[in-house]
Amino acid sequence: MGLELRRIVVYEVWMRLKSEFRTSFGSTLERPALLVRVEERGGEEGWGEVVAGEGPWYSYETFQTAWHVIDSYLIPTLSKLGVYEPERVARAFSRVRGHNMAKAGVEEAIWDLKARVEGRPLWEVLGGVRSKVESGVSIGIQRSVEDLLRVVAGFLERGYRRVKIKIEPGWDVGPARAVRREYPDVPLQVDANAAYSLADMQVFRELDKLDLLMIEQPLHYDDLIDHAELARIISTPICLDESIKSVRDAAAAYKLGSAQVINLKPGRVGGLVESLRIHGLWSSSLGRPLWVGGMLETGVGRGHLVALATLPGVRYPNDISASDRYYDEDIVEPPWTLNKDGTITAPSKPGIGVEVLVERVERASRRTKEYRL
Ligand code: OSB
Ligand code: MG
Repeated sequence: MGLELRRIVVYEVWMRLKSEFRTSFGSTLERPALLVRVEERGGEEGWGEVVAGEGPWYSYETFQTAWHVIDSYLIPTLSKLGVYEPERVARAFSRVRGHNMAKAGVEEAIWDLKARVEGRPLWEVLGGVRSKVESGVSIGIQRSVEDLLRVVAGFLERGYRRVKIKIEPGWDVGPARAVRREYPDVPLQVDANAAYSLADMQVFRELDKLDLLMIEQPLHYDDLIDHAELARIISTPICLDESIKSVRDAAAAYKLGSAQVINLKPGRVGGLVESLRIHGLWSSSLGRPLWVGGMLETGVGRGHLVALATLPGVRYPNDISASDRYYDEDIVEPPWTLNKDGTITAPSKPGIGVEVLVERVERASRRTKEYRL
């Protein structure tokens, strides 16, 4: 079925987190997000989110480069297409090299629109097999181990099924060991955001003793070779985040033996089409597990993460927490909530299954641009 677009609006919103989120690459309290709203001729709408940050720290993209690429290249490409199927959009966007977060935000909006026009939940359209997804929590670097233990206790009380702690040199073995000692049975993993090298083998040998689910992106953000070497030395599974930007990277990681697990983020890989390709290769063909990661999304991006996490190859808890873990006020209704059993329900309503509160979006916007097609 072909959709005909009538209007696209891009919003630059700024969202204030409830508390600072610190990783090895920096600290965030207020974050930008570009929200992409597409409207077809019948009046139905779809929404997507660009997860590029304020600065080029997690990847080279920023909200400014994404705005530029969307405005100058993606929307002109889209307006020439005529028919808006996600696969066709993804193929047309592939002429632009890189800028995956910019592409993903626009493509997500097309997916949400397609699902709404068909009257089906997005997770079903994607081929999801479950109506609840397992929720874990990603905990930033804290001021002290006591603070960390307090924060971990709070999230476990709420029912989160898995704890991930951010690490960096100087904040690694000690904090991880403290959490493990306090909670011998809690599913626990660490995320280094590329802060180490093979010279840090002693740290990895110590982490290897803590019965971690996995170690996420320990080495350089673009590396596959050194991760393969590390994977041969330690027994804790290695999970790649930053290094996997496409299905090609996933194939290379498999051939080289760089990872056992992938943290799948639609923004990092350029959208849901490429996410499905990675799922097809890594999970359906190779039988390896993956899970869905997050970028502190608003309720819009979170909806796409929830839909993706219903796929069969998702076999670990996800970095998809409830709205109230991040924000006092989300921009969707209802906000995303955690069930007592530590899951989030994939909605049965069409599209991402939540309503976007446009007035709230407009209030949070510092820049808006409308395109008429
Ligand atoms: O590395 O997974 C990461 C947030 C921003 C940038 C990178 C990462 C993260 C998280 C947060 O870990 C996950 C979430 O959205 O809850
Ligand atoms: Mg990560």
